[in-house]
Amino acid sequence: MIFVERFINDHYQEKIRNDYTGLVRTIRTTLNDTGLAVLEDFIHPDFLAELQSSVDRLTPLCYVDGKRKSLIGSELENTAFYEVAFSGFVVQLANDILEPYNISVDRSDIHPALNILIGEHGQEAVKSWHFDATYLTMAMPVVIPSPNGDRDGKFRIWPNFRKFSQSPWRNRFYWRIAKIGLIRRMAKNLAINFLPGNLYFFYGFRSYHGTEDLDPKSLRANCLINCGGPFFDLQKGKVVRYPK
Ligand SMILES: O=C(O)CCC(=O)C(=O)O
Ligand SMILES: [Fe+2]
Repeated sequence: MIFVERFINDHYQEKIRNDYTGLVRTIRTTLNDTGLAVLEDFIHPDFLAELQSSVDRLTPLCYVDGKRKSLIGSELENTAFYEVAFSGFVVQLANDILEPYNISVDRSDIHPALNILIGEHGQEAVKSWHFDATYLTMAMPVVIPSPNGDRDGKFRIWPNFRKFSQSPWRNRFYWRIAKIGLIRRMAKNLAINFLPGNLYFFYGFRSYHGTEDLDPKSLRANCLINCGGPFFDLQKGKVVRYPK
């Protein structure tokens, strides 16, 4: 497997050339065991600098009429975020990770979203716990407050709490028990400080998660690469039987 994506750091270029299958297997095993996998230092430093330098320009676009919004899909066109999300590598990797689940995704199933949080209007995203609609979510943090133990915008996840399913009633059931705080109180969870340069993976649909307290003075920019999902497949007429 050869990928010449310029956003991939040198030592991963080599790893991918020599043992791509091993890399996929490690990500998948970690996802299944701990619910959160990470490729450390995956993004090339020059490319990371490019991502970071675009944040200043993009921040005002996230705050219009006194409300925050994510920049999604085509709003990211002609940015380095878009380049990563729709790269051959990301689409292939998502497919290879998800292969044992009978799942396949193509470019039309990829939905990038850039969240830039700052100030009081950014607070609405804090502790807004949820399941994603996705099979796989990749998180590519770009600007993250330095860890100080408190209000530093940690990512918290209650991983792999449910299975993939296309059943609407089962979906409503999980959202309902989430809403009354049952998952937060009962399930095991972990909180981490994202580190720019790293690429994180979790099963979005299966994992309850969100952003912890964040100082309104801090800037936090994280790009999510959303890949497919049970109800997106259903909408397309794809009925999937998920093993295990
Ligand atoms: O950046 C984070 O902490 C998570 C954001 C997230 O889960 C989302 O936007 O769906
Ligand atoms: Fe999410």
